Amino acid sequence: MSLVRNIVAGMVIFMFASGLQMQGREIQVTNKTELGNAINSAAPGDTIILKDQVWVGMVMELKFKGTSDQPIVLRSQTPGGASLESGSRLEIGGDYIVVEGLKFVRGYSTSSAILFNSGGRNANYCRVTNCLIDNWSPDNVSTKFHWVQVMGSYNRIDHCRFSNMNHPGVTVLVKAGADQPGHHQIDHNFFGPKPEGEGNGYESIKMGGGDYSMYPLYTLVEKNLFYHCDGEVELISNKSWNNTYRYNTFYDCQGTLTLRWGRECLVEGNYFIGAGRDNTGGIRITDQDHVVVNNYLENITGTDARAAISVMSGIPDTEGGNSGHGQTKNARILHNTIVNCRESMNIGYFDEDDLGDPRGDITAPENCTIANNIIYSSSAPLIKEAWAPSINTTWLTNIGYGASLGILLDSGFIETDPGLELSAGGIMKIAAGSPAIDMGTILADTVRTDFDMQLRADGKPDIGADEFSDGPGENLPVMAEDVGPEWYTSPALGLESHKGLSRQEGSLVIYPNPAKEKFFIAVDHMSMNKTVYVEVFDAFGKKVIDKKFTDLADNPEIECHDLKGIFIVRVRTGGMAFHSRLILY
Ligand SMILES: [Ca+2]
Ligand SMILES: [Ca+2]
Ligand SMILES: [Ca+2]
Repeated sequence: MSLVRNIVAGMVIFMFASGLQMQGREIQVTNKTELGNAINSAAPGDTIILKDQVWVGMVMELKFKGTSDQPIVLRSQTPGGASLESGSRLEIGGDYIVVEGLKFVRGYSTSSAILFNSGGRNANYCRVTNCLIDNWSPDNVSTKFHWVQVMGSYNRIDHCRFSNMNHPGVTVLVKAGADQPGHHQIDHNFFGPKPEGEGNGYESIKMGGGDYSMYPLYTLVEKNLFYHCDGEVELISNKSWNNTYRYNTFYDCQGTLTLRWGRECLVEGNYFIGAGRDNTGGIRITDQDHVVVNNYLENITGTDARAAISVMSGIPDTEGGNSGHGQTKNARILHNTIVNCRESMNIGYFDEDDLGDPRGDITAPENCTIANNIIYSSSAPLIKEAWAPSINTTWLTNIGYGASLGILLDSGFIETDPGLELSAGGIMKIAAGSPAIDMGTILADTVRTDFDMQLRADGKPDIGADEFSDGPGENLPVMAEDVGPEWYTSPALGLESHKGLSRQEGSLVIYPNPAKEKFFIAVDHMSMNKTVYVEVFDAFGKKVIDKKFTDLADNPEIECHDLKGIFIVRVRTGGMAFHSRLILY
């Protein structure tokens, strides 16, 4: 026996020595002691596997280094199987560490659930993927802590879900400063719902901070889905330099993407889609040298700081801070499409608190360029100059239509119907023959692509977020299935109506759409004898039709003679709600 054992042991040693060790070890752990031993002995290439079970009070301090070829992995036995509960938390203080498939549920820890630092050592080149943090909320909902804190450099958070945070604190806080090189990436995550908090400090993402807002962070926030992020006016608070926010979808959020402090940030190709609630927000700009390009904003119902695009007045000659707003300078607001928003553009809104700021008077936005945008709304004025006239603004070939402009301009606006039509993804795009085609100004910092990543190749830019083409767009709104975790099945969110014009089987069907004078509904997967409520909301959240049916088997007809425009239809039955967009003409 002992001979056999020695031979087997020898074979194992040989296998490790002969190059197979490049695979690393797989170390299954079932309790804290085994996990501690695995962490202490972990070598590049190893995978530590947390057994699928409930783990309570697990403080996991990952202090080791993998390599770019051989990261050290900590993962759940099956994705989402290891359940980290009350008092558990994860610290990542090392290089090339991957954490995969964990969930933090049914409990909380008043330190961050995930901290990219352990024992004073920051994380670099680490990744948290396919993880869930849900309702990680304290018994006392006034207790403040941040769920995730990102520190160090080149870390990535992707395909995760952060939902139901109901206490003060940032969901994902990215630290800036002299010891924080940044270059992080936050992509394909789901954020929300996050209910409204009591005042400030309920951001979904905060990038930097007041004391560190003159530092660059070079961080990319891409292709995330933000859903009902209502914590406060800033669902993203940017307080550092050189960050990029692109190709995200903000669905029915009462917070805004706020460039609060910091400079030279890019907001590109995002969808902001309101779905019928009051006070939904768009993009808010303060401080200097930001570019806001190719964004699509629809049915945003907020005003002032929550206007579809709000360009703030502020305190001149400031360099960051924890209070007050920096004067907006040199913003470039280019090629955005703003459809059916209550306040399409607010130039110069200010925060009353700034008036009492000891650092000085506030000043309207200065040296901004607003070019090649489409603004289409029946809500006047299309442009609201809220405080004092903006200073030295360059207006170039914007299309405004549907309501009065609100400001006096000799040029810079074309008053014509931009010829939008409902397209794939439920998005309003310019149709063939649109006057927006080829009519944009060629800008010095040429915008090379449009919002669906199509090259603006003809040298004659189309006005708005879209460069017209017959082909399908590539950048449709982000859907629940586009973001993580892969093992998690998201409940219906209402975004399904943005998948396209052909509704999937098993969802709400409205026909015809667009419709004139009447439409029909069918909800083909429900039992047909339940009571069903059908409500129609206009772009500003006002209910214009309210019907009740006890039987949908006959696909009842709903009359809508006097209604024109884009509407949201909500169908409720048995505690479930479905939303769909409806165009009436
Ligand atoms: Ca805030
Ligand atoms: Ca063109
Ligand atoms: Ca296009």
